[in-house]
Amino acid sequence: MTDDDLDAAARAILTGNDRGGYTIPTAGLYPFQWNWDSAFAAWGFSTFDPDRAWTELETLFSGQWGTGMVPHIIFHRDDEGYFPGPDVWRTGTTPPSSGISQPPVAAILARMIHARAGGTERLRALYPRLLAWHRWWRDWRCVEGVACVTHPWESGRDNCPDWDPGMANVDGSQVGPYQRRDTGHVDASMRPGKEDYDRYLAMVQFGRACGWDQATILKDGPFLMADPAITFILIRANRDLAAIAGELGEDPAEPLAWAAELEDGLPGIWNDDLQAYCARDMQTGTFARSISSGAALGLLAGIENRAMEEKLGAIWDRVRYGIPSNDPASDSFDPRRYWRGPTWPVVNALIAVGLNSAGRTAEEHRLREETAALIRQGGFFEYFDPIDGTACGGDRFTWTAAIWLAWASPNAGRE
Ligand code: 2M8
Repeated sequence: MTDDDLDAAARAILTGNDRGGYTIPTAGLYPFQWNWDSAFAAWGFSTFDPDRAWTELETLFSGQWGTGMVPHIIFHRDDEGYFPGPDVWRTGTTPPSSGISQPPVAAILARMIHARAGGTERLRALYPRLLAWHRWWRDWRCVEGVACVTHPWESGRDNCPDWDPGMANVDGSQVGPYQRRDTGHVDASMRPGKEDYDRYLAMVQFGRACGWDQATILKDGPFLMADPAITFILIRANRDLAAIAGELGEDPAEPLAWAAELEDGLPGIWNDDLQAYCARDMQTGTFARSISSGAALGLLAGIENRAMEEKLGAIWDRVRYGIPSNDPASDSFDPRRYWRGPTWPVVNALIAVGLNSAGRTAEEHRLREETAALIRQGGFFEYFDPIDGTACGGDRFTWTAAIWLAWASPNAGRE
C-alpha cells in the first residue's frame, strides 16, 4: 500500500467505527465511546471532516457528570460484547457511563484541531465544559500536588507495571464469579491476567458501594496512585486551556494556576533511585520499580530533565519501534502484553507533540518514522511489539488510524 492508500484506509476506519456522533475504538473488543480514544479520533477527523471532529468531542462531553467528571466509557447503547458494562458500574447517570475518568487530553487536542481546522464557536461552547473537567481533576484527583488515579483503568495505561505497588494491596478475592469478554476477542496472553481483573472489579465494586462518592474513594478506597503521565498531560492541558481562554477572551488565570500547582508538586514523584518521574502509591509511599512511557511525556509539560532524558534515551535504544510502555531492561517487561512493554502509536504521537514543542525535531522525526513503519508493515492495530514490530490487540483501531492521519502520515499537516 502507498501512503495515499493508507490515508484512505485510515479515513475508512474512522468512518467505519462511527456509530453516529461518536466512534468506537474497534468493533467487538471495545463497542462503546472511550474518553481519550475519542479525543484522538477527533484529531484524526479534523484532517478531513472538521464538523465531525467537533461532534466527536461534543458527544464525549454529553456524558459529563454534574461534578465535571468526564467518564472513561460512555455506554450510548447496549452491547453484550464488553465486560464490565453499565449494569456493573451502576452509576445511575444518563447516558449510562463508567464511574472513573481517563487522561485529560481533550483540551490539548481541541486546541490543535482549532489551529488546523477552525471552529471557534464550537470551541467556545466546549470551553466551560473543559474547564469544569479540569477543575474536577484538581478537586478530586490532585493529591499532594500531583495527579492521581483511583483505578488503573483511569490512567489509560491499564496493566502497566506502574500500578503494581498499588495493585498488590487490593483484595480481589471476594469479587464473585464473572465472565470476561475481552479474551474472546483477542489473544488472552496479551491481555491482563485474571488476578488483575479480580482487582479491577474489586475497585469498581468499592466505587459502586459508596455511590461513587469521591471523598470516600479518595479516603478509604482500595487504590490511589500518583500518575506521572496524567500529571504531565494535565499540566499541558491546563496551559492549552489557558491559551484557548486567551483566544476566546476568557480569563486564563484558573487553568494557569492549576498548571503551576502541578509543576510545584513534581518533586513528590521524582524517584531518586531510577532518576526519573515515576508512579507512586499514595497510600504506602512506594514508587513503581521501572520507568514507563509516562515519564516520556515530560516534554509535553515543558519539563526538561537531563538525568531522566538519558534514561529515556537508553530505553528507546533498547527497542526498534517507538517508545515502549515499559523499560525492556526491567524484569516486568513483556513485549506483547498490553501496557507492560508494547509500543502504542497513540502514545508516541502524544510524546511527539511534546518533542515538537521542545524543538527536538530530530527525535520527533525518528519517532514518527518508527511509528509510521509499524503501521506500514502491520496495519492499523491497537499496539505493537516494540522489538520485532508484530501487530497486537485489536485491528482497524480508531486511534491508530487517527494519529496516522494527523501526525504519522507524510501527508499529515504538521501543527
Ligand atoms: C484499554 O482499556 C480498556 C478499559 O478501559 C480495556 O482494556 O478494557 C486501554 O488501552 C485504554 O487506554 C483504552 O482507552 C481502551 C480503549 O481503547 O482500551
